[in-house]
Amino acid sequence: MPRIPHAARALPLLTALAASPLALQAATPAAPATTQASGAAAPATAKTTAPAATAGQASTPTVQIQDAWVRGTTAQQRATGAFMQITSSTGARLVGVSTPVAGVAEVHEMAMHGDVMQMRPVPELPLPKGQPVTLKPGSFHVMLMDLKAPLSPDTPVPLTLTLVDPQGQRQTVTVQAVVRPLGR
Ligand SMILES: [Cu+2]
Repeated sequence: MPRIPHAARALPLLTALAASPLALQAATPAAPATTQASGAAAPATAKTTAPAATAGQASTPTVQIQDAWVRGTTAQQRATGAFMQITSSTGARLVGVSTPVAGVAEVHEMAMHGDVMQMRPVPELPLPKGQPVTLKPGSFHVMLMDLKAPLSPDTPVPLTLTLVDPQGQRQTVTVQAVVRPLGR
């Protein structure tokens, strides 16, 4: 894995500047110019913001999830679908989903094979920058399998999504999905 040292080196810088890519362009030329007048101020600021940004990375939500819901199940049912709308402000890939109510959670897509509609796992779902991606019945969905108990409308289902942003930063987001009764 020869890429890891390079990525690791770039990571703190990207993290520190994630809020505004323009900050890098603005700060770099400004540093030599201010060296004579107040040179001490610029490096001091840079040093304090870098660790703060790294420590606060989990609290910077770049992904919005709306209308998360799960189809309710009967006592005999071992699988169901979860649906939602995901919008990433930075662009990202959805690489995994987990939930305590199911042994397995996978992102699936529906596709026609001949005249039969089938579903298959998608290793990662691209989330284009600023564009809502809708997971819905008959399309992309989260498949919950090995259900541990029937899902009823009075108990929300926590879903934890793992996303990777364009810099390779991993982020997890947990939403409480509403359980809709069967037949709706
Ligand atoms: Cu499926």
